[in-house]
Amino acid sequence: SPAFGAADLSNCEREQIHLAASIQPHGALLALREPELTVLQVSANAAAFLGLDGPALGRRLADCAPDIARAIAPLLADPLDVVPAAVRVSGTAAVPLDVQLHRPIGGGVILELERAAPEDDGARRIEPALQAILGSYALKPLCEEVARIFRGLTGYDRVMVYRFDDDGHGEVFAEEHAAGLEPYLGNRYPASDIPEIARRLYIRNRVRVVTDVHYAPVPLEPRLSPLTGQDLDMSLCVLRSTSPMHVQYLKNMGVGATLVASILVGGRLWGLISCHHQTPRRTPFALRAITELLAEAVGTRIAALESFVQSQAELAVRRLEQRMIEAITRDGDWRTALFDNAQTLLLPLGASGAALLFEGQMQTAGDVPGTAGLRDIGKWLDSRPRSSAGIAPVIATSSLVGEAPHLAGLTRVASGVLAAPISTAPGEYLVWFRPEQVSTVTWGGDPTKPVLVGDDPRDLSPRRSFAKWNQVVEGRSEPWSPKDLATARLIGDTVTDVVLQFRSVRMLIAE
Ligand code: BLA
Repeated sequence: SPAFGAADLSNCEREQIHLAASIQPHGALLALREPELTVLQVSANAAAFLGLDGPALGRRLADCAPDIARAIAPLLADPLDVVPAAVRVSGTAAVPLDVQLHRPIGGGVILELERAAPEDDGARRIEPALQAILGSYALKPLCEEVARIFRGLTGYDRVMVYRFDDDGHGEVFAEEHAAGLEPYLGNRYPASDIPEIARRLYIRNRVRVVTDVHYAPVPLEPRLSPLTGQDLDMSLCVLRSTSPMHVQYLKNMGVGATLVASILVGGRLWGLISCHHQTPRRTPFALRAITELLAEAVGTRIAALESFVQSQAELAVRRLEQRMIEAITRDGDWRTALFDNAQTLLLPLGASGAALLFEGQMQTAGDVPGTAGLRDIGKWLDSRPRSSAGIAPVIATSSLVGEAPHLAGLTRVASGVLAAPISTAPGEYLVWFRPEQVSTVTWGGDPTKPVLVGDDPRDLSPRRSFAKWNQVVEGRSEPWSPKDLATARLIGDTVTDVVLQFRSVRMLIAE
């Protein structure tokens, strides 16, 4: 894997970003050996930052920075490798310092020092923000509210809520920005723009800052940790120097500083709250802690909304079953219950179209392929292997053209196909469709003139990301989630039961 800073566009997804061996210059770092707290490693600016006459390396913290040593002593009793701790030290230093400390993999204690900001009023804004977040009743309004709250709280001139789909691709899902800035709302970018290594890191390290994209990194001295003989694991460092590849991206965007908080839902990185400022900007520890708390509340709320949506879908399926049975007893045809209101069938699956292929007939709702296309899809579904016993499980693809090149003509409306067999007979399915994603996005930056997707980091930009995303998802719908598959199976099973009843009733009548 390329070492930190040595990546290019061909291998940057493997850059070892947690082994940065350098920090951003607005603070200083000390790595200490426990229990005597000898200074093993420092950022090159540490002595100057602490106002020391000589180097701190090799000395005990109690000798070179007694105030800090006293202040952190009680914290060291805690398991700092799980939750970093922080303390404000206002003793002899010219200005009070915020000191964050944690234990990295490999041992020892890392101290990170930043000048404390004057007490701010962030705290009194927590309560109304929490109320708005936890009282929100739907995903989109929640995220729009979050963008407003974060902009008000942090003062950055653009706040975006990114959302990742099941393939890891990103979308600017909500945005607030200062007047005159180009909007990025609706922009898409490929998963590869945020490497897997970074995503794993963002699950552990929930708030990151770049205070000035034009900073000169300050190296650690010595470079390797005397405890391990390896690069210091900086995963949890707030001062960690950021990947030059990403910094380049920000420069190209005209961004001067960022603060980004992770949104976790059920332990998974659901998205990011990304604050950009056009000029350098520093966010003190207390405010970062508030953004972390609020981001956690956002994740909690999203989890609640998702389970609410899921239980609504299950409820809708049970109602559907009821209505099909009523329809049979009323007019002998259960199909009217499925198709008299398109949303009944589409909403639980987030589909844009649906079709029932049954006894050689077709019924449809929403956007679907034409009759010939539907017949072709039926044949294709029949060609898929079926388990020998009874009815096959659902069949799903988010790229019909990828699996059945001869159906390329159906790509626009039916890149996504999710089918539940409803009997053991061939050609009998309930099928849902999703359109090709590319054709659904109307971002303001949608390139009418194609963007060159070359290999020069100087070309990195949201516009290039969008073009790259277009290439990656060409011929693909939004992916079906495991929950979608479960819902489709539930509806399919329900219809199967009804079909069996329907056929036995018909046989009785025929006799
Ligand atoms: C990180 N790239 C990121 C992050 C974002 C983006 C949001 C996370 C930053 C953080 O959480 O602190 C991408 N930002 C975007 C995009 C938009 C935006 C797409 O505002 C659009 C509006 N980046 C690339 C490519 C590579 C790359 C091609 O675009 C290389 C494969 C690398 N991005 C890269 C790395 C990081 C990153 C290495 C981690 C930065 C770090 O934490 O050190």
